[in-house]
Amino acid sequence: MRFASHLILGALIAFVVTGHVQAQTSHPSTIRVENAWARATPAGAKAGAAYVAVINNGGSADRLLSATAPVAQKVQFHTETENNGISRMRELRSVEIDPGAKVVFKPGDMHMMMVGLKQALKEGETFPLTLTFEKAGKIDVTVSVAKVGAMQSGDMKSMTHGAGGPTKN
Ligand SMILES: [Cu+2]
Repeated sequence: MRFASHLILGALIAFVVTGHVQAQTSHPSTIRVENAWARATPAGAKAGAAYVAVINNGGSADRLLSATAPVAQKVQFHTETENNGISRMRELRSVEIDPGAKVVFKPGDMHMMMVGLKQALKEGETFPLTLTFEKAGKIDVTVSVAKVGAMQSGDMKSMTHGAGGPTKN
């Protein structure tokens, strides 16, 4: 009995190890980040919002875990809901990206809140943003700054909702 249980344990470890290696090599190209943009901020603003579209072309879900940008102390994921005319923001610890889904961050909805802005974001400028995914790892994007209060970056494609629809948690 002892021998058999060791065999089973050995097989289990082998399975876990191969599963892990597969997860690391098969995912990096499946997540695409498009249309990164931010709203310009007035001088002295302590926070700003950035938006991206995340597309998962892979066969399994991935999860956006964190984001960093040199222009801010930290970047949080926020969701915004309106109830009886009152707008509320709630922080999301992570954002699930289902297989085949396109998750669009946009004004009045999910956004990246750049807290502790170190500089004003000026229209026409760009800054780097690094997104970290559970499986795809780190993805660097360049964020273009649009007008103060802009509702979109000018790319109409960003306004269409994919078949999978946005995923929140
Ligand atoms: Cu916010």
